[in-house]
Amino acid sequence: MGSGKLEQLGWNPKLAKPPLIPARVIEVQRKGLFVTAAEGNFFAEMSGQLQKSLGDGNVCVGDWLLGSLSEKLFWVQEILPRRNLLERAAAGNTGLSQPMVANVDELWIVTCADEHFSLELTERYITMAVDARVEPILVLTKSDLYQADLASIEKRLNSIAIISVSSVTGSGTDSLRARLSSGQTIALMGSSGVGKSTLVNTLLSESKQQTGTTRSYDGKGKHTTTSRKLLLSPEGACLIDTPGMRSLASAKAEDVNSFPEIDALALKCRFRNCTHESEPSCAVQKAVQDGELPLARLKNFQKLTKEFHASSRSYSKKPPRG
Ligand SMILES: Nc1nc2c(ncn2[C@@H]2O[C@H](COP(=O)(O)OP(=O)(O)OP(=O)(O)O)[C@@H](O)[C@H]2O)c(=O)[nH]1
Ligand SMILES: [Mg+2]
Ligand SMILES: [Zn+2]
Repeated sequence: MGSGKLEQLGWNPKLAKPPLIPARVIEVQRKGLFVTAAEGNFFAEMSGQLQKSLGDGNVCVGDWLLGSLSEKLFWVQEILPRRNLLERAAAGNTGLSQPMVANVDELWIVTCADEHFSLELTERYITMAVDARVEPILVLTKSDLYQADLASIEKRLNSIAIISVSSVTGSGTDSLRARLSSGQTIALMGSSGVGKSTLVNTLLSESKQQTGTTRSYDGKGKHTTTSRKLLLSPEGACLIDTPGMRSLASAKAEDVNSFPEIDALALKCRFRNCTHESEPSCAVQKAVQDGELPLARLKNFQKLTKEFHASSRSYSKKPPRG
């Protein structure tokens, strides 16, 4: 019993406030929260007052709570501050953001190298992770079906680990397993149908998560996984399976900060506010012409920059409500 389980869940003992019991949110459903404590799994409830003070949707998978047990219920008294948070812009270009998962060590960006593969979308995920100080890893699934052009992907995403796997042949899964250690929290995100839940089941050596039956994921198909869920691997790592996402709008200023090589070049542009589009003596454009910076990377930087300015404008028009 006891602290071993909490350690696996990534508990930081410095946050303890006995006699309150720590528990981690493993699933958020419409009807309520599910948590894991050293004492087991519980349905959690909180007072209307606490709920109100949090606002809507403010507890997410991975959050740490303090509370007390009565019967089979975990009664929430406190939500602990987050180490980090992966969030995305809420639908409808409101400029607001939606919390997804909290207290994460790694984000596995799961994708497969078929015709839907998008470096732009991958870069957005990387940006989201870097913003939250979470290490991004690119996981290319279904290597038994699709051969990724690794050289060109690596060239563009030169700062992150890239791992090719197949849940069918098992190839590459050892490299992922090697990343699982007790107390680590890993979130898997990516489009529907790329094989996130299949990978989770493979790593758990158990079919805990339901998986899809088709391989189509053009955004119109059915999403198999419908809620975010934290599961414990045999190594004691926490894996968070998530539903496929159609879009990943970026919401924050830091989103444009994950292009360090462009920032470095921009210092040499003639104009301080150079947009690197058509200004004279632009060091960034020159790097593109000299083949030192991929044009696609600059285009993505410019797109994110414009989106950021657009979303911050709409934010100032429409302040968050409730
Ligand atoms: N050939 C092959 N098929 C795979 C592999 N991994 C997953 N699949 C298949 O891909 C389909 C979708 O897998 P899921 O694991 O449900 O995909 P998901 O990313 O969890 O999808 P959502 O829950 O909708 O977001 C299923 O039919 C899997 O059997 C793989 O490595 N190779
Ligand atoms: Mg799934
Ligand atoms: Zn410039």
